[in-house]
Amino acid sequence: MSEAGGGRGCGSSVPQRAPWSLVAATAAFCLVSATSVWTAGAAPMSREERQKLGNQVLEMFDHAYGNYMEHAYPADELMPLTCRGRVRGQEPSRGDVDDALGKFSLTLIDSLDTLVVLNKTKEFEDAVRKVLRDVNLDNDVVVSVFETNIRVLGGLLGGHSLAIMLKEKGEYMQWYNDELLQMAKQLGYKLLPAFNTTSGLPYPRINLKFGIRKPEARTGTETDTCTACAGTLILEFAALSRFTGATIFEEYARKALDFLWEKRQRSSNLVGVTINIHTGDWVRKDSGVGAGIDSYYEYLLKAYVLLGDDSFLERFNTHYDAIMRYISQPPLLLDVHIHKPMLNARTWMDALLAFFPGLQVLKGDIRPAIETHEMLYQVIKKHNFLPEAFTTDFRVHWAQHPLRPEFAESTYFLYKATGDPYYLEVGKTLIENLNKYARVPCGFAAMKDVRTGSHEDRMDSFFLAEMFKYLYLLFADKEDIIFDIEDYIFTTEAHLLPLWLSTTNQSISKKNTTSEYTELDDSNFDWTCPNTQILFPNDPLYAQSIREPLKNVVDKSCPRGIIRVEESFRSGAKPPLRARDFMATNPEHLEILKKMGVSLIHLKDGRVQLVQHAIQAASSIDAEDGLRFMQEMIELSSQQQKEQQLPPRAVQIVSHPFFGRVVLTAGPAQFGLDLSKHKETRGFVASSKPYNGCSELTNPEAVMGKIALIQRGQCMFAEKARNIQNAGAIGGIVIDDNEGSSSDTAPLFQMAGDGKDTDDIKIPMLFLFSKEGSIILDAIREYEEVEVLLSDKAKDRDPEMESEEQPSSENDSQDQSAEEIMPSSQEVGLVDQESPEESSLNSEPESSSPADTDNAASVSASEQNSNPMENHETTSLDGECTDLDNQLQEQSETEEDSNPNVSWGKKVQPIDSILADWNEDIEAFEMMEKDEL
Ligand code: DMJ
Repeated sequence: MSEAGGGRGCGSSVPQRAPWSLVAATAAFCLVSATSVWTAGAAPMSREERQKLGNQVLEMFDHAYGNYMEHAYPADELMPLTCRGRVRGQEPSRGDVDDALGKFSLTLIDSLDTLVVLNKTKEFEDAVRKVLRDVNLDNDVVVSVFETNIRVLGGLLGGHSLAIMLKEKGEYMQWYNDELLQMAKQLGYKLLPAFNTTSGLPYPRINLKFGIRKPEARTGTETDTCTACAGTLILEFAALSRFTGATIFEEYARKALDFLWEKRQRSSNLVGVTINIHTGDWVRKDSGVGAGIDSYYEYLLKAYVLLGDDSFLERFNTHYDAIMRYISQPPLLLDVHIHKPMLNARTWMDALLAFFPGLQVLKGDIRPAIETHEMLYQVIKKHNFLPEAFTTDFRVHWAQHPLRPEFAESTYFLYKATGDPYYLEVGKTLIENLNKYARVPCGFAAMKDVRTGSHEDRMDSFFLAEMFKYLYLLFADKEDIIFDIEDYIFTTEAHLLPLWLSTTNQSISKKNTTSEYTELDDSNFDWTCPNTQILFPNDPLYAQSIREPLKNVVDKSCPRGIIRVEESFRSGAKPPLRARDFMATNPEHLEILKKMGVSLIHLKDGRVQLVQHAIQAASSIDAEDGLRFMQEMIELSSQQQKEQQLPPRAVQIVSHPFFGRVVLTAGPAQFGLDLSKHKETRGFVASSKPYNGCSELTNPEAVMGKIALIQRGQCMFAEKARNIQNAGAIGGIVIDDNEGSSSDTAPLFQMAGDGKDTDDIKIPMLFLFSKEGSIILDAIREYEEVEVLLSDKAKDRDPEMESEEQPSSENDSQDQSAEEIMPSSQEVGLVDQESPEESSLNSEPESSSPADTDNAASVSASEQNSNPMENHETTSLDGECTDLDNQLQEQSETEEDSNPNVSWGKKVQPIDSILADWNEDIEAFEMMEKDEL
């Protein structure tokens, strides 16, 4: 372990070609010196307060881990709302997210080294025994190779690394005989068949028992994988090889990395999001630092740190230069196209990129790290958590938040690098928000929608593997941790691998990738430790001075269009046709479409459908333009659909023992009291009789003054509402009769009226899927008296909640008529504004992938509204806000109003202003979920 210690000598500002060990200590060194020189800026946090926060993290971990062990173990994950284990096959499938679950007690394995970091050595010893006794790695389950590697293989190796450290110390783990390592090796061999491709890139999924090829395997037909999926293996695989002496693992991981490097787009030096594992063709040619690519970059730099192989640093630096040139638009990081890197591929960012400032710290590039982190923090302050995706003008694009740790990770590294107590305050806010909004009686629940504060029955294992580790380390002093954290490197799942591995079992021949790209201008950092003189030029207020100009970047943001492209074409070249500018009546546009291989089909109902056949394009460049155009059109179309939806609502259980901690996602009704315009309605619940509410209630005394529970089905929603209203109910919750349905797996919808005038319905009505409904029904069974709050956004969780005055429900009516149910459409298509009921257009989301060059991509557009963006987004080239100023101001006022800390009595939340935020972007969801969790 002495090597890493040696690295501390690299504080000298003399540039030198350093051995790996010096670079390995890069981040650690910055921390130590920067921390000690800190003298001004944000008020320093006392040791006492830091200890208090550290203890709070320990208590929170106990709450999460304790509930997992008590209610879920040996299942893979805890379902914190229903307080039971998530067992794959026993719950409705959530699609690719479930591929992390291999019936191998995932959360326990992922938590192993967290226990040691948090000084819970006894619990660690106990957990290791449980893993050895209970975990089976030979289940007939198809799992993600990437997730299994980072969480399970990484978890076992992290556990092994700390087990041998403890054993050496002589007190704990004296019985340990490399058993975790043996399991890791067994798992490593199970993953190897995935690499049986000509490219050496692994298949994305493997059956733990049957591998890939055998018919029983039920996998092996996939053709694509994400770049991060294929490029995030080297740390775990190399560690496994070096710990065991079995070189094959490191060889396979290196081969996959070599292949990705060869396939980089040679002019931009960027990589795409997904790649064909057989041909090596880029399937998705957009490129960023978030979902689908993130940890590929992380592993190049960390592989250099851990393995000391120069070629990895060269590759990283080459990519980093490209990232800073094209993707970084401080404080934003925006995806671009690999072939046309001046062309933005998206108008939104995803939450996974929040790890990047942390990686920039390791690289030694602090300024952009501070900038991006500050921007992200402001988004968090607005929504309490980082939504899965948010637009360049900081509106919520995809409202979910599965308690991701990336932002905490970057906060930790930035604090270590700058010593600025500001980052401790940031950590404190994260802790407060987790306790206030995500903590439920049985663990911590992911946020289903950061705007409503509603929960999802999900607590991912990475929450324990990463979040608590980074938060604890943020507040800890050296003496609070029983080993030297600087002797280890963090994997992408925050598992700890010892740096001494670099000199162990080095039998892998290093590929000497000489610098083909020598024009990089990062000579300050290439081969040396970052010079703290450069990082913090004698100015303890350095970080603050970078943050200061960004303080209002979120609140005062002008809407950012896709500005850079226009700028890049100012020089004279004609810019490609943008979807938002397209007019179906413009002959020039039609000509361009034809060149791009896009044809227009006029549908009978007046709409037009766009179909792209790449092979019909005039050239491959035109085909690329066509795909980008189609992709943009799909984004516009989903945005337009968003604007036609009602936002989701929240049902919050406020009585004992929930006290507002459990928040369920509910569908709104197009009739009755509109909760977005009025105060919430609060009351005890009572089941109506008959339960379907389709006739006059026989138990009016039971529902009088209460919120009636009614089962879906047999009659119109409006009829149910009238019947419970006549019986004196102050609100109604319709519970789905389709057993097992859940908002986790089914798209939310609005309850429509019955085609008649529904003005007579004055009470609020909400819809819950069966799983969410059964949480209330179970609560009634257990506690009898159950009180709920119906609202558009959860109110602050507060033990005082129960004693609050019950707000009176106000009446309202909405003149709406439609079919019984109007589903929130998932289809992609530009919808005729006049006919919202026609939102299901003949569209093919899958073929919307730009990768699908051989297949037709199609999207429908409204002829009547042939310039779909006319009223939505304008671009200001001179940097001034355009007429969207008002809209944004309205939005920011609305969001301020919706802050749960603001008095609910004063709440005014115009529905129009939040329409744009509603409806998760299905396409984004599908793409991101597919690529990476
Ligand atoms: C973690 O499993 C890893 O950090 C991974 O690289 C990305 N996503 C999750 C957590 O968000």
